[in-house]
Amino acid sequence: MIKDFMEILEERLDRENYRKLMLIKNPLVHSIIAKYIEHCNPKKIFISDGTRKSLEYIREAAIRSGEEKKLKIKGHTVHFDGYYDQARDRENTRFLLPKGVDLGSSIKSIDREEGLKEIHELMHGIMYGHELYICFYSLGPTNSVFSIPCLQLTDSSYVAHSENILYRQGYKEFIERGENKYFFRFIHSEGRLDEYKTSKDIDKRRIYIDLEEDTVYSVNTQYGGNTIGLKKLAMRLAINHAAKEGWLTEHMLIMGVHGPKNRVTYFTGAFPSMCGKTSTAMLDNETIVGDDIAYIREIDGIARAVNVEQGVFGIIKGINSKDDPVQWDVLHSENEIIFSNVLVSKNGFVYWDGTNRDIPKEGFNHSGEWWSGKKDREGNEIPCSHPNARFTVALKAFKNLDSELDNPKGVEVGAIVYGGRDSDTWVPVQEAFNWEHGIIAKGASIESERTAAVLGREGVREFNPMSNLDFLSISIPRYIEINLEFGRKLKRQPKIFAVNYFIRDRYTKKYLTEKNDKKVWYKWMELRVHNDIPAIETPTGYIPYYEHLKALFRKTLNKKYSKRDYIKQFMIRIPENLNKNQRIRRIYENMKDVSTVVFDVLDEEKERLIEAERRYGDYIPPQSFI
Ligand code: SPV
Ligand code: MN
Repeated sequence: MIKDFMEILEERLDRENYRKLMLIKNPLVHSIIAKYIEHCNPKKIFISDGTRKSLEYIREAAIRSGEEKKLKIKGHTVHFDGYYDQARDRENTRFLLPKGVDLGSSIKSIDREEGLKEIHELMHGIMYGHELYICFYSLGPTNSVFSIPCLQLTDSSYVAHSENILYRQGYKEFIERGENKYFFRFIHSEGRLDEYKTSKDIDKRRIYIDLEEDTVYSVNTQYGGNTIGLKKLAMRLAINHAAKEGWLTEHMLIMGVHGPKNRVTYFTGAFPSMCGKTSTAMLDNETIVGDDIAYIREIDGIARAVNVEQGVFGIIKGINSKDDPVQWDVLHSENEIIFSNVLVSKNGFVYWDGTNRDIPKEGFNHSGEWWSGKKDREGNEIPCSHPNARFTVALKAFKNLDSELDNPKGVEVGAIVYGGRDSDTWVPVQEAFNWEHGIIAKGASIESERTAAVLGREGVREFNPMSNLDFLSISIPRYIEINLEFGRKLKRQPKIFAVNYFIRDRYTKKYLTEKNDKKVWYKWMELRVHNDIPAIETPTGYIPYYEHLKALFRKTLNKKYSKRDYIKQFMIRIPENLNKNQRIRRIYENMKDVSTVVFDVLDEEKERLIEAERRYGDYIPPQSFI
């Protein structure tokens, strides 16, 4: 006999947890929970009502279960993911698509029926011996047109703990919304664990996304990008909803850039993973709203953005006291922080690569016991921390937190910035001619050299429109069309800029800019948003005058900025730009239903580049355009 879902809940939940769940009067919530309790068969079940007591329970559970260990500084813990489970798994992340639905070849999918069958077989009894944590959250501020309620089921105390740090609690939201069927669902199991409490069966790691039921299944993995439902898993569901409803879900930071006379201009910025998004959002002279995911809606003709999250799951490699004082302070004070895949010394302190500190010769890291020079199975030397090692902390820990984080209406977007890891083509900062040029020749033309944030070979140049490719649940042409359309609805369009923090010298291959130079680029863009200063028109966009940058370098960094550096950095590299133009055009030629505007904008840019080449040659110093 098939049991009624209420019977299952009565049988499997203890009195207190049953009471907490029943305050949410939503049969759909109850039936989903009952279904997966029955199917995954956990030993114990905890319902989180988002109170301090519940948060405390989960925090302690992470220590009890061994998924996190306490460190020397109060509030700090460390978590390890398996050696081969250190990044997002693109290969095994798939959309479950009903027959006849095609999202294009760049988006991985599997037949829905087949995928559901496979994932449910993998999940059968998978939580045996584990505790199941059932949590309620809100993506975006609560009581807002932006908010999306979420239900998370996970048997990983680390995942539940991370979400408690990163997201707004939504238990009350669920109570208030009653029988509402619109909420995202995430069912996660870490599967069997090894002696280090890391997922053992990673050959059976799967992340399957079901757009039909707003559900993501994730099994046999712990790495945050594969498991933290509200992060990249929710993003794929949200992009699908946004497309239908005419708003945007973007892989973007949100920051307040502080201009003259206390003016604050909000910027959103899209960068592929590990390309400076968090460090930009954290600039110590500006204020942070968010560092990873933004929802943007048109409200009364204005583009407004909210941070979907309230915490940071940031890359730790390279954070040092000189370049990143704000993050450095947070990481060394008594905050609730989960460090992941860093080195832990015998006395309980953490270390990572890319600081100006000495690193101990031995300790514990994602490979187990670690010593300097240790090699892995493939004979590669194991660094002290994984390049994708991270820290998880609430935004409220940062002294440069912007006051608008929880504004249910979001902030007005004054500018949108696109950037990638590009060693040879784009100048450090440039402004698009208009919305269409920005969306197409900047956002939809991002290429980035691959980093350790995804599994696979680093350094390969990859096409990544709006840095959102990994998360698109609609076809690329449709996504671009939606972006174009979004701008057309606005009575005040944000300006669009492109930045490149990674441009190198053509001969020496050395980086041409320093990490903190970006502070200046943002001050320049802020002035441009308000048309406070003129700029130089080049074939690829408007670039700064030397004098303006010189003054801003002096004011912002107290640094002398030489004309020589300026010329090298802002030299328009015609051959590289033409090659890029051709690469991008080819990519779009091979897609179905691409708007003709895409080709028009690319062709116009090509014409401008050819004309400039004819007049000035291949490598054109900026002053030639004055
Ligand atoms: C990214 O890789 O873009 C991240 C971390 O923000 S993850 O959660 O893995 O997506
Ligand atoms: Mn990200």
